[in-house]
Amino acid sequence: MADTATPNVIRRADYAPPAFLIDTVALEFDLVPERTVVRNTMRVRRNPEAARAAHLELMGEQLEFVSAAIDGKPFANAHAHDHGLLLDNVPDQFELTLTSICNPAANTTLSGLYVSGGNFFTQCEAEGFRRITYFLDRPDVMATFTVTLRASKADYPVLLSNGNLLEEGDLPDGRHFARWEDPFRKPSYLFALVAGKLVALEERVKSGSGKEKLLQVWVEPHDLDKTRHAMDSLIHSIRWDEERFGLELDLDRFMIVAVSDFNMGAMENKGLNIFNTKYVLANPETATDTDFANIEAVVGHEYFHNWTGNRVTCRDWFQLSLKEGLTVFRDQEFSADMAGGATDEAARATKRIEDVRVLRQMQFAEDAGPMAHPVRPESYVEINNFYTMTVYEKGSEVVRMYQTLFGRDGFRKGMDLYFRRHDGQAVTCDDFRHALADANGRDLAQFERWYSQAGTPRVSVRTQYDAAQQRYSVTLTQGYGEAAPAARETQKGPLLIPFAIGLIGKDGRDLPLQLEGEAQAGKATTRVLEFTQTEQTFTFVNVAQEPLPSLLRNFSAPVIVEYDYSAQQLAFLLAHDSDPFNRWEAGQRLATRELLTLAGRAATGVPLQLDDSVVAAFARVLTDETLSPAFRELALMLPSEAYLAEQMAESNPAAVHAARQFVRKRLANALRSDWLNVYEQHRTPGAYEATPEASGHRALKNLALSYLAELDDPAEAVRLASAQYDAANNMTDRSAALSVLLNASAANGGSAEAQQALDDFYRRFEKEPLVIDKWFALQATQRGSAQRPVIDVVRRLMTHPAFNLKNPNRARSLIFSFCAANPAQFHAEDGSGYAFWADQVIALDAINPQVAARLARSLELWRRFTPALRDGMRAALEKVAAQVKSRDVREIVEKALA
Ligand code: B3K
Ligand code: ZN
Repeated sequence: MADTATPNVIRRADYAPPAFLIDTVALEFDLVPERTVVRNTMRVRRNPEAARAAHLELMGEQLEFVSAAIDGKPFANAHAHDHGLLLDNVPDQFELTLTSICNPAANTTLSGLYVSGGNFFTQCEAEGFRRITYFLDRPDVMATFTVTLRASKADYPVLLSNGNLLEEGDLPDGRHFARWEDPFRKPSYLFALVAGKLVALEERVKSGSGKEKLLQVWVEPHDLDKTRHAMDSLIHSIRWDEERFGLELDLDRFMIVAVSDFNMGAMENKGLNIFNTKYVLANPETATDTDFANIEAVVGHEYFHNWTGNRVTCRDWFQLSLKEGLTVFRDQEFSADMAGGATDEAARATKRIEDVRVLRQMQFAEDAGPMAHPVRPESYVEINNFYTMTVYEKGSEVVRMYQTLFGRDGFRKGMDLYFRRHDGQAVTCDDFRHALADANGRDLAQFERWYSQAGTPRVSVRTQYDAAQQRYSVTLTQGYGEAAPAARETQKGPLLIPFAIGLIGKDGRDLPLQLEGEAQAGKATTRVLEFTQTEQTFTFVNVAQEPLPSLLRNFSAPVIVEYDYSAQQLAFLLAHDSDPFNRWEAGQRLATRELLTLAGRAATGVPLQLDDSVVAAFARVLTDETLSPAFRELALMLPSEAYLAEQMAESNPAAVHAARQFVRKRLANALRSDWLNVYEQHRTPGAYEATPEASGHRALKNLALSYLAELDDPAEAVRLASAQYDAANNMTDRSAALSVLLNASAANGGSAEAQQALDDFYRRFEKEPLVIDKWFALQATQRGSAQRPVIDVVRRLMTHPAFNLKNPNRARSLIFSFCAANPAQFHAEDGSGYAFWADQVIALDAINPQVAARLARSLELWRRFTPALRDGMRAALEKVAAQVKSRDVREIVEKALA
């Protein structure tokens, strides 16, 4: 079937084990950019656990079939077609040798084998291996691989594949070869090869049990000075997995390779992780604090996959969260430990806050639209569309809930049992849940609903204090509110929600907690209530005074909590809650409520005003020296425009922008001298340090600068920003200053300072693609004005010589930044943003369907917008639906329009 035909829906319920198994694979590559010949010799046998099939059906895409042989003899009954190879009447077990040809130079999809910057790379997850050779390209077929690579020695001096290097040597005609063997059985999606002109930073370390390991970070020669942080992150990851989970590196060598053309962040191929350069390369001049943190997180994530994903893999792609949700949870815990160790709760909370912010802004939005799906989806058209916030981030929250229920030790026991039972297997989310349940002696049948129900649960809370009886009752009700239709279909009943709660007294301290029926109050002042019914009341006794509840501490479940706090109560929680996450949360609730009221007024043209109590609450945080700078920065940052728009009955990006800008201006003017003080006090003179403390200072200082630029007279801020830009010895400060200059100049339709800095930035970093990506992104996300709408800037930049639609990082830096990160400009009332979006989705579809499909998603919530915008969005979606060819984009736009 061609890609243009009606898409096939793949259903979880239709899973059947493969009719054949492949035990060993020997691959030989003759690497030539336009014509790579692949010889693939496999040991195949019938699967005793499957129904007998007449034919062996292998998957294959974009391959030129050359020949087939069985047990060394040519086999005539092999029929190649557009999507694979059919072999009739094969024996019960046999050796199958297939030869085929592919064209890596012409492969712009960046899936399968492709050329980037003159070097060869692969990307096989989810279904890219079938673009390299014919195969049973599904994760429950696991084989051991040996790989021989042959190529021109001058053009491709380095030849890498999974596992251990067996031998290498020269061949006639200036060619050479290398032979690799991966001793571990693996599914084909974990295969990788790399060939080209690369150099490595190397380090030898001893693993926990004393074995020596070779670690390498491979990059293009001019990037070698940007590899130290990735190497350190790898070493920290290895240590962390040994200490926290008792999991050791199982290969003698572990390689990371950076490539600049890559569809996503990175890929966990066994022993040969391939990374987007964005998540490897860093030095203080080129990378921001956020980049440094992201590199640590992604290096950790891919390394942790070695156990959660590779040693134990997924039975089918519906189980994707088995590896992704679990591995995101592991990388979040790793980053939290790196920031705050096991005990510094305030430092750990900054990571938690950042993760929850992403979840609420992106995953909750996904749940509210046409792509809503359970953590374990029931069906898909194109699996690459299901590498989603739900599978990754909500999946991580689901794993976190086991740890919240059983504690760190109970969670570890569950993990140990999971590996004891399933090492070397391809398994399901149910297998994971059973391991956690059995290791902790619990029945977790109800918990399964977290995997099968889509939508964001809502928990409403009612409280009642009985002063005479000293009883305080908390009644929780769960449901889904007005969930998106896609979510409603899957709902089956109440969830087991671990609901962490504390009670706060008049002095701001936690009260002791004693539930009805307990002999005495426990030591802990946070309790995890197991909330399992649609409505349930928990009663605390011996409560001497009416408390203020601190609800869902540390965000103990991925739900929306509804409770009618007054503004004073929120300000009190912001000042006193012992749970740092909820302290932040109180400020966000306060701000969100205020901003939504203001957005409603802005939408109807009513003048805006802000209550002094809100300003006072923010002033207290700004000047509270007992709080860490990192926390203050998070608490003082208003909820994003995208998040706020999503909370409105009808999203109105212009009104949200007006409201948010109004509050920023008001806070800037009212607290001018405090912002200035903070700006001065949190400078980080001297050599750049990438520590959490130093980055906290920079974050708070740069936030202060951005507020100062909102002053009615921004001259001083512009002066400070220009000086900071010129003096900066690191990218965090330089890019923050540039962003402030750009936004300050928007109000005046452009300024000399901003233009000068922009030109200087380009000249300085012309040879650093990742920094030039920032240059594009800063301009695409800048504020616009009536005289100078940002769409004009973006259209002009599309013709800049450095723009390149084929490079996903560059496309993301300009197009995605504008369409997904500049809502007020993208949703311009004249529909210009939507027309631009449609053109770009169509153009990308012809080059790289996976990237196009990501961009396509930026209009999926169109039905939730104000009527004035809806028609333009629908028209753009219809245009795309009529023109695109790929299954990837069709699935997205057809679901959006359905
Ligand atoms: N497992 C890969 C993602 C593959 C995406 C395929 N479209 C990276 C990761 O999650 O670690
Ligand atoms: Zn992953």
